[in-house]
Amino acid sequence: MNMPITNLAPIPELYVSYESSQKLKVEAADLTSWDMTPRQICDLELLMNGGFNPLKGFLNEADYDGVVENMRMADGTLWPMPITLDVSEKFAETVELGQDIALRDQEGVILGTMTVTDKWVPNKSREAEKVFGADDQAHPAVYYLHNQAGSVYLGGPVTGIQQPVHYDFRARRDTPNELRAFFRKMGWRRVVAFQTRNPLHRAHQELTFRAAKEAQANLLIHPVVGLTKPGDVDHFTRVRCYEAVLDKYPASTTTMSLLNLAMRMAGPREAVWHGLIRGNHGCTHMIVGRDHAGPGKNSAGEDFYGAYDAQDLYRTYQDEIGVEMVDFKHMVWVQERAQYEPADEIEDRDNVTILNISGTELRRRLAEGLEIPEWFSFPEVVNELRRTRPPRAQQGFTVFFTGFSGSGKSTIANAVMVKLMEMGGRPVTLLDGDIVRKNLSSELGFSKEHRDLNIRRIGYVASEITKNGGIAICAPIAPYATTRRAVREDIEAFGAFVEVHVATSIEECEKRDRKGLYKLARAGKIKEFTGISDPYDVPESPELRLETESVDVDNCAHQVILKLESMGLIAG
Ligand code: PPS
Repeated sequence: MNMPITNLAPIPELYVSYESSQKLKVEAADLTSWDMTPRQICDLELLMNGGFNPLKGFLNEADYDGVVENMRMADGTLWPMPITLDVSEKFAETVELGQDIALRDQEGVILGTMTVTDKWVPNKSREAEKVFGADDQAHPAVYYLHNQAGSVYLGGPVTGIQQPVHYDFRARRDTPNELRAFFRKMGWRRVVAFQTRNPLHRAHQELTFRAAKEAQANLLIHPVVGLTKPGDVDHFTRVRCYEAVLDKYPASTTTMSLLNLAMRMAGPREAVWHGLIRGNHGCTHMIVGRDHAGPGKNSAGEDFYGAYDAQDLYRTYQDEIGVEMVDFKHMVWVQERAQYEPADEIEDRDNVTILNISGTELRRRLAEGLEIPEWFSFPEVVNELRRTRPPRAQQGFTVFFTGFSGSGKSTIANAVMVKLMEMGGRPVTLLDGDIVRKNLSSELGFSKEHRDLNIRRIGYVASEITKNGGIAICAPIAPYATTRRAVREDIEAFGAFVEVHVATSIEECEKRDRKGLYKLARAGKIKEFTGISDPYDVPESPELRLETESVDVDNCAHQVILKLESMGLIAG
C-alpha cells in the first residue's frame, strides 16, 4: 500500500436540510414510533452523520445475511458488523413493509425516520457464531443479542432529522465532516487514529508517539464514549483523564475527539469496522494493538480471540478499508533504560528488568488504595481514577440474596443489615422481597415477565444506592439467572455485587412452611409457585452459598460479613 494521503472532501450524511427537518418533524409526530435503546441511538448517530458510510440505514435482510456470512453487503461492499434495528415482536406486528416509522430517543425526541423495507426474525445463534466467533454468552455482545436485543429486525433507509443531543463535553464531539474540515484547515494530510476505551497511561502515550512518527502523521486520540465493555471506567472519568494527558502532547500535532460508538467487543471484525469508521472521519492510519476490542475470556476460561487476530484480519482487508494499520505489540517498561519498549523488540531481555501492570492489577491497586508507580501512569490520571474509584472499603456495594420462599433470605438479610449498621460508616438500605412488593411492585404478580420487572426495579434502586456510596441489601427470590446477571451488570458499573445463594432445599422450605404458602401451592390455590410449579435457576457461581439447614441465622450472617471483609468491602 502506498503512503495514503487524506481526501478530505465531505462524506454523505443522511440529514435533510434544516427547513425540511422542521417540516418532517411535525409530520413524523403522527407516525408509529420506536423508542430506541441506548445502543440503537449510538448506531443511528453514526448512520446519520456518515460515521457508518456507506450505510444508508439499518441493514436490510440481504445485506444483513451478507455481512453476517462474509462481511460483505449484497453489492459486495466490505462491512463487518450487522447494524440492525432490533424490535419486540409486539412492535413488529404493528409495522407493515413500506411504512415510515419515527425513531425517538429515550426522552421521546424524534431523531429520524425509517422506511421499513424488510422485517425478519434473525437466526441469532448463527449471528453469534459468525460475527463474534462463538454462541457463548460470556461474550458481552452475544449476551446482549440473546437477552436484550428484540427478536425481530427491521431494515430500511433512514432520514436524519436531528443529531442526538449531548450535554457533556460538547466541544470535544465532532461529526466525521467536522473532523475532516478541521484536518483540512490545519493542513493535516496524514492522520493516525488511536481508538481506546480505557484511560491513557504512559505506555499508551509512548505507543501513540511512536505510531505518529512511524506513519509521519498527526495524531487523533479518538476514544469511544458511547457504549463500551460492561465494567469499564465511565466515560466522564476517562475524558477527564484524557484531558489531563493531552497537555503532554504537542498541541500542534495532536488532537482529541470523542466518538459516540456502541462497541461490540468483536475483536478482529471490530478492528476492521473501526478502520472503516476512522476512514470516514478523515484518518489515513489507525493503531491496532494487542487484543484490539477483546471481550475477555469465554465460558471455558479461554480468550475468545488470539492476541493478534485483529491485526491479521485487518491486514487482509487493509487495501479495501483504505486506512493503513500501524500495528503495535505490547509495550513494557524497561527499568534499566527507564523507557517503554515494544515487548517483542527487546533483545537483551535476560539482562534487563521488564515491568508491566495489567488492567486487572491496576483495578486491584485502585480498589485497595495501593501505590501506582510513576513509570506506569501520570499523577493527574491516577488522581482522577482514585476520585471515581475510592478504595473498596469506601465504595457502595450490593448484597443480593436469592433463594426459595421461606429459605431464610429475609431473616439473614436483616441480621446482616443490623451488623453493618452497628459498624457504621455507610448508609444501609434493605430491599426485602415482601417490602418491595408492597412499595415498588404492588401491581405485579408472579409471571416471568412480572418477576423480571420486579427484579429489574430492585436492581435499579440498588444500583443507585451503590452509585451513591451506600450499601443495598436485596432479598427477593429472583429465580431467573439471566435477570440476576443483568442486575449484576447494572450494579457492577458502580461497585461490587455480592450474590449470596441461600441454598435451603425446597423440601426444607416446604417442611418449615412459615407462611403456609407451600400448602396452598400444593393444593393448587397459589399458581406459579417457585420450586413447586415454577422454575428456579440455581446460581452457578455466587460469591457465597449458604447452607442453612444445620446452621443458625447469626452464623449465616457472620459468613456474609466475613465474605464482605475478604472482598475488601468493609474494613477488617
Ligand atoms: S420474585 O420472583 O423474586 O419476584 O419474588 P419476590 O418478589 O421475592 O416475592 C416472593 C414472596 O411472595 C410470596 N409469594 C410467592 N413466591 C413465589 N411464587 C409465588 N407464586 C408466590 N406468591 C406469593 C412469598 O411469600 C415470597 O416471600 P419470601 O420472602 O420469598 O418467602
